[in-house]
Amino acid sequence: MTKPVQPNEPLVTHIYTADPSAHVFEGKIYIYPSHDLDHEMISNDNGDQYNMEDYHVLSIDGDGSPCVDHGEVLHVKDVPWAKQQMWAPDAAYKNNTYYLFFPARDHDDIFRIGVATSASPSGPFTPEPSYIPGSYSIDPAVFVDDDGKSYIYFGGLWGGQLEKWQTGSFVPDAEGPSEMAPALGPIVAELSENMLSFEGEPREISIIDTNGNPILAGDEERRYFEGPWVHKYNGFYYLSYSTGTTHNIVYAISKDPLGPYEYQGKILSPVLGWTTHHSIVQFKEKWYLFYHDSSLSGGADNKRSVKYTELRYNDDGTIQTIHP
Ligand code: FUB
Repeated sequence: MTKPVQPNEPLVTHIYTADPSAHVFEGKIYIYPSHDLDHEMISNDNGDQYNMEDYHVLSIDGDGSPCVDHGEVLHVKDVPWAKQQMWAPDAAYKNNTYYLFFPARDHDDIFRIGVATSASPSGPFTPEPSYIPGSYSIDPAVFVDDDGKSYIYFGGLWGGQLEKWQTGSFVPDAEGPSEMAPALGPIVAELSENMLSFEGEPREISIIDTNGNPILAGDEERRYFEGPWVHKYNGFYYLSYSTGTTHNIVYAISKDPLGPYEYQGKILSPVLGWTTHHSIVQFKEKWYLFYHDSSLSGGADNKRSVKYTELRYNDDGTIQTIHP
């Protein structure tokens, strides 16, 4: 593909892509998306329609450059522990190695999170034989802090199975908290030095309002649903995520990567399609939001396209809401 990409246009149109995790590696923006398949699936709250099998890596040089599709970098058939549904991935760089973190259902139909490695940001990636011990649910997002510590954030409701882990083990018919109870937060774990395992137990992140009270499960405009992303701006940690049923991307701020995070507001209004999923990255002097919608497929929830747009901060560190 040689056509320059424009803000709010699909990065590529020859395949469907979703759930973009963008990072600057080797002077370019690399995007690690899900690869939506162009086939018809039964659609349900379990997410069976998102039956992805592999990952491609994309890259752009910046505003107005063409997008390069580096091709398939990992396929489910090459991951011994994974059965199906290669959902939203993320990537990180450390130890002269590129790490691809990805969720999939294991052979017991339980979502787990695996790692694959490469010497290049464009892959191909070689998977570890087993998933990360103690990992569960979906949507891994890895943040490498200035002090070298790495954190993995993950978790998603409904098809992502987060509510089934409230006791610490998998309870297949467990439901989420009642409307007036605190909402479930995303999970965070510190990653080991080699990035292949958790350092200590994963723990739930608390998201609170400006009065210090937890956001409640019934507060669907603000409560956590899936798709966490953490970035740092002016010394503060920004946790952004999808509210799922209300289709917003919102954010909360903390002085500590482990939280608690205080809710701030909306980053992205609802897009065409049920899901919304994003990442935030700085490239040169500007900040960018990568997101997806279903415009290219005419609104098919499971056939999405990755786009980007500029993200702007106000002087007080709050983020201006984007209405794409
Ligand atoms: O792409 C499959 C799932 O849809 C992702 O894991 C969620 O974040 C949602 O975008």
